[in-house]
Amino acid sequence: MIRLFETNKIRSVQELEGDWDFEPIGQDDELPSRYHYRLPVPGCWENHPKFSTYSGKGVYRTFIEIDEQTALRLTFKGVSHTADVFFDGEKVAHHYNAYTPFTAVIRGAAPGKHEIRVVVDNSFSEFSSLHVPNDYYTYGGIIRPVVLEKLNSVFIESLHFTPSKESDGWKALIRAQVRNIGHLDAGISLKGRLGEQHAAVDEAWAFSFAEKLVPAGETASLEAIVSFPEAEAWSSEAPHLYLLEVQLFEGDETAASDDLIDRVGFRTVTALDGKIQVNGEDIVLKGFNRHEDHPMTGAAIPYPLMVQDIELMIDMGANAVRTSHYPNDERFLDLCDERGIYVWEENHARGLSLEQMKNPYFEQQCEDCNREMVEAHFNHPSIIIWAILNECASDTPEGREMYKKQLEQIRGMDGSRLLSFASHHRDRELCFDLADVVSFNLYPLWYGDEDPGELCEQARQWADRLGGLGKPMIMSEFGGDGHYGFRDPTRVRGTEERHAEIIRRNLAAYTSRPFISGMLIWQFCDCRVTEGTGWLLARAGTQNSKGIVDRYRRPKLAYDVVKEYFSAD
Ligand code: ADA
Repeated sequence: MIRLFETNKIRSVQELEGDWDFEPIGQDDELPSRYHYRLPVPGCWENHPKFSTYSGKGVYRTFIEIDEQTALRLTFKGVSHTADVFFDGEKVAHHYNAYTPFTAVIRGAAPGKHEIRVVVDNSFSEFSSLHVPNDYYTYGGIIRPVVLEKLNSVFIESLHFTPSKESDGWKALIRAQVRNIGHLDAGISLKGRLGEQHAAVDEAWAFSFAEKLVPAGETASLEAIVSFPEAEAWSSEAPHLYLLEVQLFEGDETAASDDLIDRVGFRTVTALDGKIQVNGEDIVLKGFNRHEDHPMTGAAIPYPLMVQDIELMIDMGANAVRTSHYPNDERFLDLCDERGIYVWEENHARGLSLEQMKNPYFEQQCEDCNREMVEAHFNHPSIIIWAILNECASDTPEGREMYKKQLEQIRGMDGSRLLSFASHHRDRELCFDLADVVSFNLYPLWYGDEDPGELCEQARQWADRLGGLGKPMIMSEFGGDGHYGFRDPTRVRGTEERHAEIIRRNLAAYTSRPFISGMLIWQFCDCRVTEGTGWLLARAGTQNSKGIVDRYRRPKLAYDVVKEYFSAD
């Protein structure tokens, strides 16, 4: 399953799911001549008994058959974590980072059978600045769907929809990127429609773009500003969605040669007087940090289990999720759009020191991640915050320069959402002035014995003093360990009873303080961590056990506590 709606009616699109050939190889090995295993795509190789702790390289292979000469595009939604893609033996793509999509365009594929090979590497090395041994697990494999499209030489590469509310109703800036991979310049026009997902075509609102010449080998941007006076707003309470369908016409042709469909919503996001507003109304985020992790499937969460996660969150009364600590699977974001769950989506980084940020690959790898995240997820109305660099060196002048550059990069791509980053630097933070929302990761009653109420009031003062005056404030992480099934009347650390108590006291403090615009519990579910030494990586059971549900989604005692606070009016 690629998305929760059909993305094309004209263009041929196929998901390359199923078993692919697989063979592990050494770091310097040639491509294998024989494949001894078959692994599911999407999937993590940790699911196979031989590779449950494998860290290294492996080669995936499959074949496709096409019946006519055509251009092709392969889209990999997520390969963990480095991919080299070969089409009939020729390298067509290289990509780093498990959690963002990338493509390979093959300009002229002949009719017949073709081989696709992907060399995947999930090992840690000096070339990997973001995937490092960490408090979550870097699984191996093609973890998200692979899509094969047949393309004409001129096609719609992307659509970006930015809604705005004017005095006479909703408007949207719609930007289409049209790419010409052919040898001839192309005169094109685009026609668009916006309608309810299940409405008849003639009930949709039609609009068009100016005609444009797309020179051979180039990409052109076409824009239209369109009024939709009758559109209904998207909000958490009423998550109203529309399908945006754009068709491409070449020259004087009356039949469209290509199309692209995305799903959008009308809403605005602002920050004013220390509060976050959606459509001008103050909101408070109540939700979870969630890792994409499951004991049965690793990071390759199948759709029914994504639905289960969303339903569990809704059952507890949550209205928000933070995609800690990387961009998420699009289908999960589609679900958030549908169910009205506000999303804080962040780039991929957790707890990197200044020294780690000085890795020569760091800045480029972050820049790529930011660009790929924003481009791919631009149209999700549920995403209201873009964030960067969880708990990195924002307390140093050199770190500040990197935070500044990355926040500016994201703001340059999308000025319609709020920007933040989660900090644990307390009164040493140097970057609050750069963000729209100040966010604190603090663990009162777990990593310290401060009172949550007193600590968050102190945090507000730090924020006011350090550049965050007047900005909304989110408690972006709090919690403690609770080992599923470990119950004891002594309520010692690690019991479910103690865990529930920590969550209760934190939620009681934050829900009663009007200067708090959001509370995101660390974390939704327990997750596997890298096995290693030191306090972080030697965690009991090689897992982070602060989940409100365990790795199998079984509720701990804290579940009902969360429900009580999140469901209260
Ligand atoms: C951090 C971090 C999380 C997790 C958490 C914990 O603040 O952002 O990824 O490691 O602490 O459990 O200690």
